[in-house]
Amino acid sequence: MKDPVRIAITGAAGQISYSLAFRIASGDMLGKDQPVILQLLEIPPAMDALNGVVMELNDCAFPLLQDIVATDDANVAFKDADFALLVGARPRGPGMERKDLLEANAAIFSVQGKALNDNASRDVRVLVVGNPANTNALIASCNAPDLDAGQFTAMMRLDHNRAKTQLAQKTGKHVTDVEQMIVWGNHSATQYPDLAHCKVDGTSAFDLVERDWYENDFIPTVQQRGAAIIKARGASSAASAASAAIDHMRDWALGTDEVVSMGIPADGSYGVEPGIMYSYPVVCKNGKYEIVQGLEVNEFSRGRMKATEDELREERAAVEHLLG
Ligand code: NAX
Repeated sequence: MKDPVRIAITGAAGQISYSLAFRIASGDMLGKDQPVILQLLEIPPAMDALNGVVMELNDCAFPLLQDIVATDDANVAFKDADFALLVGARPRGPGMERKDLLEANAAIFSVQGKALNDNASRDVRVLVVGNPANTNALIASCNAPDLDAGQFTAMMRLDHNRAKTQLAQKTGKHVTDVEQMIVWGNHSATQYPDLAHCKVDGTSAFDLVERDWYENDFIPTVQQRGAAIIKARGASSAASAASAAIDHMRDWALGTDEVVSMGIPADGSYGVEPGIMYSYPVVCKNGKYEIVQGLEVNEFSRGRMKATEDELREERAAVEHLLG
């Protein structure tokens, strides 16, 4: 039996975690031969609810689940953590401006960045799910000077998976036939789901769909999918977000041949200068991700990639004073 790995989840009594924690404990993230210890973080008013989640996790009698820590102290939750999924965030309240939301979350993610810096495994892999995910990831990484910025990532996989499904359904194929999907930029309505390099069952996506569908249906549908789920369900995406978080961490840790989208520190690739967490196409091997280089970028794509980059730079400017 392998040694257990420690997996911290924040916002552990929330709706995404209600799916996420159970799927991780059942082995969906790191495999059916990898024991896990869950380290669950919540804020004090949610500790009763969190204890209920712990009771249910215990009641599942998961063979891989070795221990559960439930705490409202980030230093305890991140102690020796090998993986950290930062899901908990401050939702937008009534009358709250975008800037207020950025600031409220910046305060949370700067504290959590410091706690990761001081307590986590030196190899910790961090995924930020809580919105605004890219900028929250930036704040956490800037507050963790002893960790590499590349250990911090933001979740774009839900957008990536949504885009794959839209294209598969349009072309009458299965999601497993879709290759080289890319979602660039920010996890927001400016994100750019790009079909220029995408193939379906070996055929270029542009040979299968009309330009009008691409620009006026596909792109806005993917960008607005979160709002459509809220309208239909009366609550935001939860199980699909948890599933995407698992996909992201599994591929990062165990590798994949597929091109996937991850929010990672911009490094100048594709003209996106450092200073923001930008979603790029990556491949993962040997526990590391690598940006897919050398893709041709046409004028249409360049404009879209720049618009989502500009939004991330504006978000950064709003929280500059909290970047440590
Ligand atoms: P919930 O409101 O159900 O749960 C959030 C939980 O976080 C609550 O239990 C709350 O008590 C806790 N929390 C708040 N501040 C905390 C702190 N400082 N430390 C620890 N826990 C804290 O939200 P849920 O539906 O689970 O969504 C969580 C976050 O994911 C939201 O910010 C949401 O916007 C974001 N999402 C991000 C997605 C992505 O693709 N990146 C997609 C899904 C989701 O919308």
